[in-house]
Amino acid sequence: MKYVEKVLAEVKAKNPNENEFHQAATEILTSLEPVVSRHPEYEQTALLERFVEPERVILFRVPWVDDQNKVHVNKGYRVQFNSAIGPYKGGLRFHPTVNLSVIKFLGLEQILKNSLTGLPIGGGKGGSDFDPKGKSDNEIMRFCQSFMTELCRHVGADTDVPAGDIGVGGREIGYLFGQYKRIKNEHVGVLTGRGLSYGGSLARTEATGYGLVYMTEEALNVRNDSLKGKTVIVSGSGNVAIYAVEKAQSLGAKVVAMYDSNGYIYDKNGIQLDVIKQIKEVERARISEYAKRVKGAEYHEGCKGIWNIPCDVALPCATQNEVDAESAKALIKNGVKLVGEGANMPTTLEGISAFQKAGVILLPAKAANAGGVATSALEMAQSSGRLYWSFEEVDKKLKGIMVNIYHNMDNAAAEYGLSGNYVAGANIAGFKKVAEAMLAQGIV
Ligand code: NDP
Ligand code: 2IT
Repeated sequence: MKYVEKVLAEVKAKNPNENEFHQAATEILTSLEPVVSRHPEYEQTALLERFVEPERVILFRVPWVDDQNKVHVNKGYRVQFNSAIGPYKGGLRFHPTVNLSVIKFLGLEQILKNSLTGLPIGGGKGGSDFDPKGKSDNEIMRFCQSFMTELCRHVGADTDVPAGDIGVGGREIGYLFGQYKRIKNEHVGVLTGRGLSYGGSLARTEATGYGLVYMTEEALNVRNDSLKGKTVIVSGSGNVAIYAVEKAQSLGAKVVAMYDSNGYIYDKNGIQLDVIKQIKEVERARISEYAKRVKGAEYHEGCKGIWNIPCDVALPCATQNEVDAESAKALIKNGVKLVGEGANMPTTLEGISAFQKAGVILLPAKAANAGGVATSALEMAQSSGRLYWSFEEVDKKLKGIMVNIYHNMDNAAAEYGLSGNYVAGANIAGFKKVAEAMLAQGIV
């Protein structure tokens, strides 16, 4: 049995029922085969076995009291996956579907994503099965304080630096930071995505969505094409989706559809982003509101139908496995040219293979959404230097990083005879640096 197959079989046997983790490990390990076969020292040092086993998994109880004085208990997680190239770095997700498998798949992806940024950050991820929907600000604050009361013993500006993800945005980072500072008496860069008044970086809010579109534009530009005049679908309507729409529109694309977890909107005239921002960022309301406010817009219950809308470019920006084989086939049938993954692992393994067979340009998540964590690393640099860069400065660095990642994964794919296979290219380019650092540091 080949080394990668052996390790993959062990991952499945040793981590039963962790389906999302198995899926990410399968995608990654399978595409690393050509690299691994050139490097026998990986097997001799059990490098892959170490790569798929988190350095540390922290599970904890998060008790909190709601506005009616009822006590609730949620699960808290932090997976400190790999610190070979820098302190653990990765977001916190608050969503009822969070479990160990989800956090481990996100953590594994994060190792390679962070490596691709070219910046010194290792991989980690955390979160809770807490559902922020419908909670008051005070309930959110008490939950975040309880979460950080435990987490603060495990994180630190040079140890592990969490940030946002689904259900964790500026409000939650503020409450988490306040509690960390209160307990530790240290005003340091222990979290990124902080507010601008207390150490945050300009352009971090926009970074993931903007970065996704910078890479999309580069992939089109090298093919003598561009987003100008393209019809685009962006799933989700959270942080990543909103700023992907903003940048795509500024480059002349027409975004016609978005969704939240209840249903999708279709606006053939092009989405009015100010209305979306008002509904989602200010009111925290449902996207169905959009069709009540904008003439000519339609609302449809359920998410899946969005992929039946004809488009040139699809940017899935909500959650894992939102594009399955059936959705991929519908997109292909309608002539999609490029799929850029804003969310983490939004396409199932069957969906990926359908896109690849059809010759659709697929920009994989760990490359395409790396702009968020890259800008987090720029926030860390500003915190350490005790200074601030302008929006233009950060945005320019972000764009440079995204263009660079695109060419690195393109070159890595070509080097192994896999031209155009960016799933393999991103995994290979990200893995090489991590492997080199792990080898240099001995058996740890
Ligand atoms: P937000 O919480 O801001 O937004 C999430 C959006 O996705 C919401 O519109 C939400 O709808 C929707 N959504 C969540 N779960 C589902 C589901 N099961 N079915 C349908 N829609 C769903 O999160 P972000 O925008 O920050 O994150 C989106 C994706 O991008 C995630 O995969 C995340 O891991 C990834 N990502 C985020 C980065 C960041 O910097 N924030 C960086 C890199 C990747 P609803 O409100 O109804 O729940
Ligand atoms: O998936 C991701 O890269 C994020 N949620 C952002 C992580 C970060 O540390 O900025």
